[in-house]
Amino acid sequence: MSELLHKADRVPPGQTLTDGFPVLHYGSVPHYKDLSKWDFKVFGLVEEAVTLSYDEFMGLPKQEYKNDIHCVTTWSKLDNTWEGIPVSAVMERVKLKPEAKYVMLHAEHGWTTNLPIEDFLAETSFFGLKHNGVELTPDHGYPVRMVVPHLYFWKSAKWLRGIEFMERDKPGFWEMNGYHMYGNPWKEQRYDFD
Ligand SMILES: Nc1nc2c(c(=O)[nH]1)N[C@H]1C(S)=C(S)[C@@H](COP(=O)(O)O)O[C@H]1N2
Ligand SMILES: [Mo]
Repeated sequence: MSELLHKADRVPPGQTLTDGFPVLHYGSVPHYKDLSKWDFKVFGLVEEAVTLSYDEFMGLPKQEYKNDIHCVTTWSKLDNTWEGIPVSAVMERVKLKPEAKYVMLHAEHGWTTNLPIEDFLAETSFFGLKHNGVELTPDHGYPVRMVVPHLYFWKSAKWLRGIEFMERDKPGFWEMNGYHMYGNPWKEQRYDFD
């Protein structure tokens, strides 16, 4: 019982628990034949932009993360275990300009999502490679997805290819289509009128 009460405290308002791992995205799933063409770009308000090859990116240090995730379509999934690359491991490669206040995450096919820089740099945010011990499937973002567990899961860009630092906040793909600019699940910031 205490376990159940504890779990209930971890479910934001309007959310329902799932044991599955639903797949949600706009557009088609990328299937990579040749990862030598894959790269990861860090650009915008940095002193010098960097491009990491697949081998360079995958050579960064990895660690384990545990978290709960909350999708705006009302499912939440508790107790996820991930292997991921800390955001700091990528940030060591660049020097931020002081004007950098927001981040745009760039995914395959031009899909984007925005968030404040503090949320991106949070210790709990990371570049996810494995979920519950298994390499990300193509549907869930292989080879790498952002994971920002304290915001609704649409901020966790699958098929991540780049990070852009910006001075002002700008809407990404879903944010241009009526989703909230920030997306705090505890405040039910689902749509732009919430
Ligand atoms: N590149 C990309 N990432 C994306 C999306 C998308 O359409 N494209 N959809 C987002 C949304 S709305 C959700 S709810 C989660 C779903 O992740 P999952 O399919 O692994 O559960 O991915 C997010 N990341
Ligand atoms: Mo979503």
